[in-house]
Amino acid sequence: MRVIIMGAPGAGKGTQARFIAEHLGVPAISTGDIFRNHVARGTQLGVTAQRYMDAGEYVPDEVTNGMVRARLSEPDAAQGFLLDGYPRTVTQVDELDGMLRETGHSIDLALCLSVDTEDLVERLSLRARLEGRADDTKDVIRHRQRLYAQETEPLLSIYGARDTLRLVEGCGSVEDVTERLLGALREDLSKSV
Ligand code: B4P
Repeated sequence: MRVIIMGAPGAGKGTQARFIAEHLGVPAISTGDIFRNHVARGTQLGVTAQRYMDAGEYVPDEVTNGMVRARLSEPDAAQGFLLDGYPRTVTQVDELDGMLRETGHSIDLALCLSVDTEDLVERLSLRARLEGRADDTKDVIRHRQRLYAQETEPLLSIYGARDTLRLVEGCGSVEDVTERLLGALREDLSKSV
């Protein structure tokens, strides 16, 4: 299966992506994690990405798209993948569609976690205290929320119009959310057989 997981910053995409990918037997591919890995290794891509990430801005589409294209062409992604944090802009949707069309595929399911905005800020403020991520300060968190509303929320209508979107309640325990996501997946699989 080729699945994407969406949601505002702090909705639990990264947390859930690992469980869901394991369940599906596909790699979880997080653009945020790939960028952070480049930052940690001090690569040229990492230097570019860090400027944007620290400010809570999206890394430019051309940089992100190239990185995703390279990752999706690796052998472990040939049979399917779970994309976490990509696409985030309409341009990225077009680019992803193009990449998949080249191999005769498309996105099977777009899972979107919805969580109340104040809960999101609280979660990320807690993560800031635990992990010290530069983009988890109060102002940057608020900026990332606004950017999500402007740039990424419009993607919900795109996947909604294709009937691939499943909105899943993201509040409650991590286990409860995983169960809801697996329920959405099961429902979708039962429809397609
Ligand atoms: P990401 O790494 O995707 O950062 P994020 O949006 O904050 O999501 P993350 O996965 O970390 O958090 P999650 O929702 O899992 O991106 C970071 C930056 O990289 C972006 O701002 C951007 O600059 C750049 N970037 C990435 N992709 C890009 C793209 N496609 N285009 C351009 N730029 C891009 O939330 C996790 C937190 O919530 C954790 O602390 C977790 O413990 C907590 N949590 C999870 N589930 C919970 C629950 N049920 N209850 C309580 N807490 C919970």
